Amino acid sequence: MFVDRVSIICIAGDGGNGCSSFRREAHVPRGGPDGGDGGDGGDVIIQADRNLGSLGNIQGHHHWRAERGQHGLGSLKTGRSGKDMIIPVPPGTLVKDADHGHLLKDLQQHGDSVVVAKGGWGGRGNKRFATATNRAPRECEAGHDGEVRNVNLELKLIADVGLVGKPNAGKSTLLSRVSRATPEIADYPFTTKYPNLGLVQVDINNEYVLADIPGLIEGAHQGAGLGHEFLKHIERTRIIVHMVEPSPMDFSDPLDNYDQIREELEKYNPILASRPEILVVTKAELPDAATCAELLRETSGKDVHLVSAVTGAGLPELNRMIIQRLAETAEDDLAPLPDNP
Ligand SMILES: Nc1nc2c(ncn2[C@@H]2O[C@H](COP(=O)(O)OP(=O)(O)OP(=O)(O)O)[C@@H](O)[C@H]2O)c(=O)[nH]1
Ligand SMILES: [Mg+2]
Repeated sequence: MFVDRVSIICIAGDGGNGCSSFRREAHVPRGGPDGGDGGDGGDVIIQADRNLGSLGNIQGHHHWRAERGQHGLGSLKTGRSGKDMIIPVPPGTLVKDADHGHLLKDLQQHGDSVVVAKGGWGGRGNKRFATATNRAPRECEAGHDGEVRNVNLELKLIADVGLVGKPNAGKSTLLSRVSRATPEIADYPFTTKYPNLGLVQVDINNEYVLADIPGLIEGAHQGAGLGHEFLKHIERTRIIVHMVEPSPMDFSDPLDNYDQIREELEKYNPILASRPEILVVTKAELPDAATCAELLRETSGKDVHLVSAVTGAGLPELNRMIIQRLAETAEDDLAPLPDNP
């Protein structure tokens, strides 16, 4: 199941107590203090793992505890440190402090990690309290408490290119055609319920990650349809491929549809709307497609590409254009988008 928002409680391990003990051995009269220190408690660490695609493995598991440190023992034995608890999440997960709302870390790359709750230190044993004037201290220290933190995890997928368009425009079909992803495809709107990612291998040197999100409708930025929840998943893409269907089933005007989606992007986040856009008319083998492309070219003033995911027409050209645009935007510093409420 695709899950992109989870709240958890992270409980680090407490430190072990220090020990108070004295050396007792035959022929060693008045052996000095030999109480060992307690072990440190384990940390709770959140780490990005590229083998995961969503936060589904975390949902339903609220408490994440690291092991506590063992107590110190006599004969100067230090307690064993507690094991860390490592929580794997997909790359693209934002780790936030739930109580204060601030970002702790944006885990972008495989292996990135953040300590969200620090384990408590072990207490000192009585040996540590010995001084020149107090050579037989009985004093020892209790272990320190581990941190406890409420954490919100929010996934924003990391893809190079995002597909947007009205429901039924053919986004998932395109994704399935150019990558090995297997999204659901059907001739009714809202087939796609959650985002899909696919790796597109254009040639030996060029590949990119393509994200397909559920279809957008008017009012999506306010939560209409399924789109709003998922617009955040294309926030981090460098290019948007906007797909327009030439003859929609609901007999709506393709040009209006294009404007509507542009408006939704703008209202959701103006920065998203300013991303480079490749405009595509889909289902190119249908009779209306060429006229639709021509009209769209005139009204938008942009280049319009005709593709068909069924016949494959226009797909190699589209891929080449995407690679070229990605190369052009590679140097642009992608400013992080401000958070949307
Ligand atoms: N004739 C023709 N039909 C296509 C083409 N691409 C997709 N379709 C059909 O269009 C319908 C919708 O395709 P999807 O890929 O599910 O559309 P979508 O944009 O992902 O739709 P949602 O997930 O509902 O937003 C399906 O019946 C596809 O078979 C094409 O190039 N030509
Ligand atoms: Mg779809």
